[in-house]
Amino acid sequence: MVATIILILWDITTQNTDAIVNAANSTLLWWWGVDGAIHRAGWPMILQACQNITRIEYPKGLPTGEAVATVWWNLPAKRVIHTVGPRFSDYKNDDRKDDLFHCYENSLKIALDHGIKTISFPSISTGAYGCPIEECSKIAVETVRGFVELYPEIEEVRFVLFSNKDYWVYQKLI
Ligand code: AR6
Repeated sequence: MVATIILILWDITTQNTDAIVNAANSTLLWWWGVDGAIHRAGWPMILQACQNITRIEYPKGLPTGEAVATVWWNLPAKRVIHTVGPRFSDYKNDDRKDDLFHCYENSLKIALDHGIKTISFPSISTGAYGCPIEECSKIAVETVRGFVELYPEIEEVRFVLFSNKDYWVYQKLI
């Protein structure tokens, strides 16, 4: 059976899916936005886990479009998948058009690797990174739909939006 895709207007840190996705930056250090909310909720272990990853696996930082997983200690989701979306300056560059697609696809691949069946995504790159949500939401929904049709192991995908405006942009697509 193909996964259920649903929209939620709420804080992603409250979601009880197996994993939640973080719109991180390449240092994996705590910043603002959804990243700040996730790090505050998972403080301090999640930061330590991120620092271990950057120290050992990605000393130059996690590249844009890549994703890594950390465990999650004190909230409903079991794991956090951190991915780095494109900044608007990269996004509008034709050579980098696939970066955002790779964020969603690589996060879902990691979910499969970890046996994750349910996953929540924020609207990657449309906050501090300034990319247009009308275009980014299409990439998000199309990538997720394409992936779950191929991999029925994923049972539920939630897009967790943080404003009415963003919610309605996604609502038109779902
Ligand atoms: N739950 C769900 N969505 C949220 C939450 C939340 N608790 N908080 C914010 N959003 P952003 P980006 C929405 O800026 O554009 C970070 O500081 C927000 O309204 O978090 O990928 C990183 O460290 C927006 O719609 O991520 C990077 O430096 C969406 O999440 C940089 O920002 C994404 O906004 C990444 O920028």
